[in-house]
Amino acid sequence: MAKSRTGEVAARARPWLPAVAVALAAGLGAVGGSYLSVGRRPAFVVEPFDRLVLLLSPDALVAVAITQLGTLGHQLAFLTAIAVTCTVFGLAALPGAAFLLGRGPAPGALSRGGSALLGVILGTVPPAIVAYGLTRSQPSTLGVAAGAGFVLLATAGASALLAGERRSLGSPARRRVLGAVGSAIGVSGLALFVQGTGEEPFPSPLEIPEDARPEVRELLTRAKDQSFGVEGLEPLVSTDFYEVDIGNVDPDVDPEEWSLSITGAVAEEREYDFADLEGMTLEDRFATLRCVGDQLNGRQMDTALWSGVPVRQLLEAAEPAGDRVILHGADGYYNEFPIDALWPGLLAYRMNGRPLPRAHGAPVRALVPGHWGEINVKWLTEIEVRDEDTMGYWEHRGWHGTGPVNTVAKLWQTRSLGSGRYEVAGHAYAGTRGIEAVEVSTDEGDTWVEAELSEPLPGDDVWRQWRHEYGAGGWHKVIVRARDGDGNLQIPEEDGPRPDGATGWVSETVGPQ
Ligand SMILES: Nc1nc2c(c(=O)[nH]1)N[C@H]1C(S)=C(S)[C@@H](COP(=O)(O)O)O[C@H]1N2
Ligand SMILES: [Mo]
Repeated sequence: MAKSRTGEVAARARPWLPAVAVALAAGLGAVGGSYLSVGRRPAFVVEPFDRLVLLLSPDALVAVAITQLGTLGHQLAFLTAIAVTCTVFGLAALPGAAFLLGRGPAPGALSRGGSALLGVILGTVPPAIVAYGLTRSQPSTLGVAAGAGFVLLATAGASALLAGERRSLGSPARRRVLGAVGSAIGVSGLALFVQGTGEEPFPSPLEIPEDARPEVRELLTRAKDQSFGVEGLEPLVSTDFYEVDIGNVDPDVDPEEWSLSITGAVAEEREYDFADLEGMTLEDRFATLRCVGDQLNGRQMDTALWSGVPVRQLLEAAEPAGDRVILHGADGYYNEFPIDALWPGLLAYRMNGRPLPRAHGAPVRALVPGHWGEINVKWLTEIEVRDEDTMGYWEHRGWHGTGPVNTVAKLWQTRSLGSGRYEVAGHAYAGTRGIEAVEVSTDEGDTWVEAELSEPLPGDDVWRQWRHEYGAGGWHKVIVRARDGDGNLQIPEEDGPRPDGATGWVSETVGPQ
């Protein structure tokens, strides 16, 4: 008795609560419907909010999220964007939800079916309008309408459907909320089941595509043959390529609609389309990329065989009259650096014998030899020549990652071979300086032995593998360091990635087991 009275009081005090809950569920249904329809593409309704979250996040927070949290920071930002999107669509669906919960016109004015239908329409049309306004995408808008509509239909039907159920399901309002939440979870679950995480798989470069050009086939075969057969060690062409993006939803640029303009301080501004590039001489190049945010022994360092057009051809035609350049990407990313670095660059539109994947900048990305990953702009749309310095995206956020890479030897694989013998191996990269040697110490740095190096691949911006086998008995520390092609030893002073790349020598404790 007392219990139900408290319930009534609560219901009267918060009469809007069930309506708000149903509206939020409709918002989740809308987001799920959009994802079911278009997947993790720019038409997904969360995309604009993801941008907004990024835009509103203080620079310092973005920096902390990237350095301290890594991909977790990204995921938190994405979850925030999803929550914001659900709330916005929930607000749009609120009139319909309120109507269905009996907060609309006096009951009896319409038949039961008619009033349910009106509620569903009231809660579906506004989200659909918002979706179309945000995305201009019909499939995404239809997904939103279907998702929100389904949840509201379930809300309307729940009361009747669950009427025969146990009394614990409670009042009609409660049953409606349960119907709404259940169906929203159902739509989202289905969307996740159908679309997965939306990340496209990275085809293995070890399986050379049937239609690969003979040059590409030869180079990829060579990389395979020259790779050490060390168990668990990545081959010379990465089988998994790291990704670093400012956004959580990659641009989806149709090559037919893509164009690249060369603007700013040039004798003549130019514009190229994809067919123009395809008509130019193709160059195949191995190139390693490493993110300035990569930890000393991290994995944000990879190599691929890229094919594309040397930037030189296009720059010569435009006749730059400035010594700086800004590369712009379709995701709003931009980076600024000395134009001298760009001259030997490549406009890549193929990777490992296949069209450049969307995740890596399709249809065209820049590759700038020997420099940190961040100036290798993906989804490239504009090359803007400047005659004065400005700051790029990451410089505004406290990084200094537009220069040449630091030298590093990674220790990625350690193995006990039994009887006190060990094998250690990894990759070493020093940009265009090249790797001359990798040295290993197993006695706290007193003595150093040169490791075996993989045969160099053609190209002057590509890593090498190293490996070393030795006897050391029990537990001990292994330290590795590289020497670049100019004879410089990798910097020993330890420092984290921010702001201009990690330094120090990688060390691991290795033992029998
Ligand atoms: N348009 C665009 N280009 C970009 C980025 C980005 O977020 N947007 N990230 C940069 C960074 S920080 C790095 S390290 C490399 C990563 O390239 P990958 O994702 O192909 O490995 O791309 C660079 N190019
Ligand atoms: Mo990066």
